[in-house]
Amino acid sequence: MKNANEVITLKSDSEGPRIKENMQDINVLANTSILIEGNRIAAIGPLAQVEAEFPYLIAEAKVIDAEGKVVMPGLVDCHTHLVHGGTREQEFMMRLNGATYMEIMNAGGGIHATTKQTRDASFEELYRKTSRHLDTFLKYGVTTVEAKSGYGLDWETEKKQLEVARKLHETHAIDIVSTFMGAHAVPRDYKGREDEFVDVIIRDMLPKVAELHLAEFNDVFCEKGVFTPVQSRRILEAGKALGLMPKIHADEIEPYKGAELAAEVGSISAEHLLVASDAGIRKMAAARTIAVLLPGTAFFLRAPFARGRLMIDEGVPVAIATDFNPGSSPTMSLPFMMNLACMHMGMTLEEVLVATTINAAYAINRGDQLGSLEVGKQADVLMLDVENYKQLQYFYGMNHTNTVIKNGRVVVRNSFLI
Ligand code: IZC
Ligand code: ZN
Repeated sequence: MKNANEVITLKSDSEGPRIKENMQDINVLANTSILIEGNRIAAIGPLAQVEAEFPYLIAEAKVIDAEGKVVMPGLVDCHTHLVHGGTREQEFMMRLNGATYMEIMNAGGGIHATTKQTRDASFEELYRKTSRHLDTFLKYGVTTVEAKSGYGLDWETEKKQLEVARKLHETHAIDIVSTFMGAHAVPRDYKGREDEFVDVIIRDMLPKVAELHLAEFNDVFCEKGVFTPVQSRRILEAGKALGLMPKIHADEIEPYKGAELAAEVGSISAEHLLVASDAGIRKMAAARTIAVLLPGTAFFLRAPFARGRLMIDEGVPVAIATDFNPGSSPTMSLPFMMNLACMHMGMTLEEVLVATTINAAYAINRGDQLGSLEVGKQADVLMLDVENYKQLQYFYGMNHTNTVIKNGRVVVRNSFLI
């Protein structure tokens, strides 16, 4: 790939997820070419230098001309509820008329409605629906997606969701990284017996997830009226003992000391954090817990945005994701999330790129393989129809993705899937 106006490598001297001023450091290069061999990046540098170093590879290489365009790593969407049955536009209409997310859920809608539709859907139906969603993600430049279960709330359906994700990881160009989220809601028939359902997750579900290698992470919706911090801690500690890394939906709707809990249990990330406390943010900074911020959810629920600026200034590594789900964030556009983060969370043009590439990769424990253009890393590369990276947020609400290379293979060309 040669002639790009700018190559944004996201390479940095600092180790681990980027924090503070390192989140400004996106490493913009001119006169830079990229040589891919198989599914890995073999060289990055001035064309003459790459040609001199790899004459045999260059002789056989297929050339992509990036003239006038920007090149950067594939986007990593590190928080989605990817596999689910149905849609919830009815609920959206109710919210536009004043109903709240929690009212709808407590009346049996919300997550419970999607749970019913997911239980009722066959493996094949879920597979086909999710595959179409992944096609859309890819067209928007997303090359890796984290996918949470949690619309089964019974073992059979949780397993079905995780197996759909696993099969799509194998068959679709996009890589999928799975999270078990049996603790997404308390099933209706466990109302008043919440601790019993926590026992079911800990005793019956988590050991099977670990044994069948169905997920790498274990997530819980720690929220007033869903799972308490005490219940959440039990679930996360139990997963940890089985090798499942903790993640947590924290402080999304009401402050509940979820950020604090994330830091205390050594969670890789805490997600949402719309109403996280100052003390919680400081604790996350000290523990290097990654904040996965989901500005689409604040936008779509008309809720206050997470305090991204403050978190970065306090030293929390920040990532941004779509939260793609049928209730609070039915979007597959990670580029629009970047627009929102700039406009409503006080983040800079550079920080939002770090937050959707290298920091997002670290949030799913893939920082060593994905999220930056570096020799040896997986060849997930985007070519964008803008003259410079600043135009990505300036021309907002648009999809600038022209070409997507996933694992060394061209999968989107001239904005079409191939
Ligand atoms: O289906 O409403 N917040 N989980 C926690 C969600 C939103 C997804 C949903
Ligand atoms: Zn979520």
